[in-house]
Amino acid sequence: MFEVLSEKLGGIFGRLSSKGRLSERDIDEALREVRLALLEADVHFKVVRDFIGKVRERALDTQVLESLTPAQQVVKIVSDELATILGGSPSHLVPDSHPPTIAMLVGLQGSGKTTTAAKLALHLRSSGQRPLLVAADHRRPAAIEQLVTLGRQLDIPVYSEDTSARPASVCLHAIQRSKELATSWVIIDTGGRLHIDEAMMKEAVEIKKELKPSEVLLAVDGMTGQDAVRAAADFHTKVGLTGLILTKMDGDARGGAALSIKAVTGVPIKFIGTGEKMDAFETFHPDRLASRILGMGDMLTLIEKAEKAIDEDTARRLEKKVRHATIDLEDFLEQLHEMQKMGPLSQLVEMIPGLSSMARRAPQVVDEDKLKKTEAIILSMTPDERRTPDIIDGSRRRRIARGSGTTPQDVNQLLNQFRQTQKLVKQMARGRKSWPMLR
Ligand SMILES: Nc1nc2c(ncn2[C@@H]2O[C@H](COP(=O)(O)OP(=O)(O)OP(=O)(O)O)[C@@H](O)[C@H]2O)c(=O)[nH]1
Ligand SMILES: [Mg+2]
Repeated sequence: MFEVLSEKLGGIFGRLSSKGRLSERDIDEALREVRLALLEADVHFKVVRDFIGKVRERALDTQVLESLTPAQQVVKIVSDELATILGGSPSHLVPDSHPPTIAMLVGLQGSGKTTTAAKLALHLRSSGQRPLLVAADHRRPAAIEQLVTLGRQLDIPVYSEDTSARPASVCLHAIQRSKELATSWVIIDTGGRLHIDEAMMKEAVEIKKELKPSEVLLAVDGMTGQDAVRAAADFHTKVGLTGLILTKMDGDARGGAALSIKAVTGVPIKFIGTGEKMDAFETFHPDRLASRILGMGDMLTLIEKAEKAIDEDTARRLEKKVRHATIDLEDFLEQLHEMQKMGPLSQLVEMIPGLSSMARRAPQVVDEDKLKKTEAIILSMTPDERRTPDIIDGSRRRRIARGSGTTPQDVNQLLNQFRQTQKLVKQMARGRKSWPMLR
């Protein structure tokens, strides 16, 4: 689900994270790419426009730009706004105060109504309800048989009549049966057509009028992108919907339907279908889907960890040093400690979207043994050496290597690395003030 979009966004924010301080231009550049990625995923252009506008406004806030982790804050904003367009908080089924609660499934042909009716019945039964399924699709003779078979498989009762009966009256009879069986839910499967037409709408409206269902749920094929959105808008205007169920979300759905449909129709997504099997059915959680799309399930945890681990004083003192470009090996060591407080590096890197693949390509980034070695080397230096590494000559280098159980080459390598950092800090001091390792 959403792999392509997810990968693209991961790449965009990965690049953003590698920038450290962010300017308005950096943000606009990233948002331009996000916009393209969303449009390519077939998200409705108006939804994209509003979304980008909101993210931009929030991201350009000075509190975000001047925070220790600007890129992560931007990702958090994107995630929040994605969750908002997906509907905000989960939207649940509303049971009738006088059972049985009636839920009616409508949708175009092949959108997954019959499968979804059965899945929904199973879902309700798992939460302690007693459902009755109703076969009110009289367009295809096989439709009744399909539902009866599913009911038998799941051991859930199915009410059906001859195809000559009027669907609305079948439903009324089904309510009677529900009372006899004392079921708490009645789930009605209706007939679909290839295209929205008057006859189909009339039938749905008729059933709705006679039964007054608490829930009118539209099964929409998640793979059909903007077509699904148009169909949903039409159904909502003509029949009136209480919720959407996006089916076939296990396929190569680009995500456009899911990401636009709530914003365009105003109808909440209540469930998603993720496979042909009866248990491939989930309550829809906008925030979780947003995190999933951004590949950042743990990103929020990471931000919290970073905020906790880096104590503000240290951060401020380091910022000052960086601004004056006076960092030394003691700061370097302190920085290592701060990073260690955040937990195993490999685990942290895994949490950052786009970085997990980078970590594989550049193993030295997460080499904890190397970190320990670095620490040992710095600890074997005298305070003078740490403050002025330039005084470290051949004999000092050999002594430090012996003291830390490393080789003079290791010491050299560290000094080179430090000099690079120092150079970077000097560059940053000219225009930026955040500490390189805290990016
Ligand atoms: N992969 C996948 N397939 C699904 C899902 N939901 C339904 N299908 C399949 O989609 C096809 C159509 O599903 P139905 O439930 O028969 O659709 P319908 O809307 O009742 O179709 P009509 O009654 O002909 O209008 C079947 O082959 C289902 O197995 C899903 O979430 N994932
Ligand atoms: Mg059907």
